[in-house]
Amino acid sequence: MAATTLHAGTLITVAPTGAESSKADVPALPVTLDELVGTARECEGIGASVIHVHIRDAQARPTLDLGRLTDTVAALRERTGLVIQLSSGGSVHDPEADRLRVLDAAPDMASCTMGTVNFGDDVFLNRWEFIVELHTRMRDRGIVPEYEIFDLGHLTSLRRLLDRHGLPAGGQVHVDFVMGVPGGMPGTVEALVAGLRDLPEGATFSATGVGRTSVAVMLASLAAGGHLRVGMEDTLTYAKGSPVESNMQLVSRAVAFARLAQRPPCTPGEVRAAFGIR
Ligand code: KMH
Ligand code: ZN
Repeated sequence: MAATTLHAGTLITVAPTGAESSKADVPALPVTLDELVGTARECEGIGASVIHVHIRDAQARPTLDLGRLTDTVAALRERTGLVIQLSSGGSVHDPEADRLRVLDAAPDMASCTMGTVNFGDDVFLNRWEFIVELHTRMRDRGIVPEYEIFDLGHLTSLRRLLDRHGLPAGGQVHVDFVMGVPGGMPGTVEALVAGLRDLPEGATFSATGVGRTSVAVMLASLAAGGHLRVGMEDTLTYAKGSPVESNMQLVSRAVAFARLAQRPPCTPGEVRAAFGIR
């Protein structure tokens, strides 16, 4: 595995949009390219180093349209220095072929969810053969995966994937624990600790607490030496009774916690070096 240089700092990913909330319900959600780039620049300015991207169409509906994705990657490359991670998860309704086609937009990174999970009233389907195809195509194209773990069994699948199909592009295994999804593992210290037991040796990890688990998961991850993902994809309430005003507000809280933990935010350059991103 590549030597990681991230241990002294905190990798902060912003996930600004997601595929689940509507602009009508959440007016502060960035859904146009201009709004996304504006949010990205603000969040980079205060300490985010990676952006996890879902995009919307002209009606603000989730889309995996390749032309839009390609334009989004180009605009983020031109206007920010962030590491660009496209979602290959999309929405629960996206077909596998569209999710694989996301890689044609040539991001630095893409998500790769390590198994099927109940997702509220829906099912987020990730068949084994599909996971293998994503992992293999990413490696062939030099796209670094972030393995998304919604439940503990997904780590067993990750170990099986690496055993059978080898290390990802760049050589560093990086995992994001997505905790607190109704149907997946809870956003608790106990669940994170249980997950760390099965993390592949040498892997780096971040954690995301959905909804009200956001703060507890952030603190637990920092205490365990992990990194952070925050954003309006996962959290729409800042504190009881206070809706989130912007992604910057969430990133700024994550930066403050990281500094208190004496692991200040890493730069995008440090993330590129640690993950072998070309
Ligand atoms: N929107 C969820 C169904 C990912 O980005 O890879 C899947 C998701 C994970 O957000
Ligand atoms: Zn996502």
